[in-house]
Amino acid sequence: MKLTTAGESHGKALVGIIEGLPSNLKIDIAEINKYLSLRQSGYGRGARQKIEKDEVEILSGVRNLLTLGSPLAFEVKNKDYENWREVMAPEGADTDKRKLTCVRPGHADLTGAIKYDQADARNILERASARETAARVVGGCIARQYLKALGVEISGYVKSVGNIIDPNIYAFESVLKAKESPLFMLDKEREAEAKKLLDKLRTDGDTAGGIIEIRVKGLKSGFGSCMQYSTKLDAILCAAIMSVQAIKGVEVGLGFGAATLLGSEVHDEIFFDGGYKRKTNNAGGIEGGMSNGEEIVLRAAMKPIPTLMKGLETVDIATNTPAQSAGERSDVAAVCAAEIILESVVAFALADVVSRRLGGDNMREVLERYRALR
Ligand code: EPS
Repeated sequence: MKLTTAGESHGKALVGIIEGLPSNLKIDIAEINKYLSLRQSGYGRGARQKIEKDEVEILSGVRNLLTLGSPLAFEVKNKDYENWREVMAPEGADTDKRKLTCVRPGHADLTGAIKYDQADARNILERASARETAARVVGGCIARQYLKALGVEISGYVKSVGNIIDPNIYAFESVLKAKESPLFMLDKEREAEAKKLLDKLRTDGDTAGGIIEIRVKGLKSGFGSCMQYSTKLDAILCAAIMSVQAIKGVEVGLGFGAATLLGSEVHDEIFFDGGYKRKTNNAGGIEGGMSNGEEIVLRAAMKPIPTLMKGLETVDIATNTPAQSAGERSDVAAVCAAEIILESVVAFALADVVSRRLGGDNMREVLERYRALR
């Protein structure tokens, strides 16, 4: 399965093409739109989200809500394009307007402008923007629907915002409730503290990051491989997570915590109870690069958004003189958006791994082959 995305943040639309879907997968468009809307939600989002109301339009590959096995093409329109047409139009755009030369530390602006030989960092930021992730949520939702047909579920929650950290461990059923809360946090006291922090940062013109935990339940063992580095499930899922804008760290199971513990404290002891089981799940459901049948547990660290309303010291690349980086509008935090995006990219990467093992041109074949696995 492959997803290619295209589209600029203030261009006409975001588009995507998914190749490799089997036929007869039932597509739930309302569910895709629900996740698109969740990606836009969350405490700490900025004014742009009041302009957009993301909805998917499927252009090909689906007939009467069933996939055809052909490439599935889709688009999500940018409503803000109407305000940017004269700046962003493919033909006749006024490129002197809305130039960005006071490059923002932490964004792709400066390195991208040098690499792509651009005097205006707008030609970089438009594509580097996290707006692109709306297309990945669409792809991820379709992958989620493929996995759900096999009984595999994906969920997650926000574990920290800035320095406010929820240290608790939650059952999958509790994690499913996270999206009922404004910050997708499960600890209500800490969520209230996090909201206060974000209110203060909005006044200060600053931003915050956070930690997101993603869980996968119901996957049989043996997905991924120990035979070649490039086919290891943890490597594939972590690469998918690291491909998301603003993600700077990722861990599986105990992750960094495993480094300071003893072997006897870390490794999950095995017993037999009608099937092989583990007493604990410190490995986060992956051993030797393969799913082991336990829940997959992944955590990602998101850095604070690099557009700060109060600005940071930088250089104006038009003159090479000192300047303040500009921010017209910015999210204070986008940890809830990141939670939805990470669920989506994990779903897509996992669906690809599953479909590589199972093959199958239609869902009947896929389901038969999955059921036949030990
Ligand atoms: C982004 C800047 C902001 C964010 C945007 C990502 O957009 P704008 O410059 O239009 O205010 O809101 O994210 C989205 C639009 C989105 O849908 O997630 C950036 O510079 O990366």
